Amino acid sequence: MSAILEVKTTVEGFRLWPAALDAQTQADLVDAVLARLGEGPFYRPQTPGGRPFSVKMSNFGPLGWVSDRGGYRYQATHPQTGRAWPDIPPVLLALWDATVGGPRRPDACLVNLYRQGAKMGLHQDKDEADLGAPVLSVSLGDAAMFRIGPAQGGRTTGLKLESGDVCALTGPARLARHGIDRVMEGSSRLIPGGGRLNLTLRVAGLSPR
Ligand code: MD6
Ligand code: FE
Repeated sequence: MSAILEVKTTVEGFRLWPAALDAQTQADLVDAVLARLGEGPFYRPQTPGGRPFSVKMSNFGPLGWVSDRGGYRYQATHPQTGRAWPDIPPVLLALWDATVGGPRRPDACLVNLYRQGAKMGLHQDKDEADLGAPVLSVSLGDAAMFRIGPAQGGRTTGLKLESGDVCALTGPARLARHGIDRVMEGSSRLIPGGGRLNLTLRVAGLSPR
């Protein structure tokens, strides 16, 4: 992984590396994602209240984030196929080491696909066993407006995330509220069939002992 440059943001603990991935790395990463989707296809989860998400999801790694009538949780198998999730693409683990690093590598990678007006409401990532470990996010394809604000609520800030941008919720921002307001459809040609892919790497499970 070549040196990547971090920029300061107004939210303490929210870290942003604009254009962290060059065009070739982005294309290779899309290929790595597509190659794994046969084994772990996209599906549309439901909220605990029974409403379908507008975003389609899959996961890579030992654990995957799922949502259904039973609530939010991590589990080792795909809810529709019953199979283990595909492995996390190695380039993402290298990116983790080059950015947030730390004592544990991620054991979960949520894959979000935004097409046809899909967006994601303000939420906190708090289903992980260790809320001290950072969450790292990679954006690919169409640009999107990301919104972030304090954990306890209050004023939020919007910023544009473009293909190849990497950001992280760390330290005081780990439980920040955040979401995707809008995707600029057609702003990128990276993803076959169009849209935006977001990959979020997490330390989800208990540390092995
Ligand atoms: C998205 N991202 O960019 C949604 N979560 O499509 C997230 O929910 C997210 O960007 C944790 C940390 C960074 C993120
Ligand atoms: Fe999130």
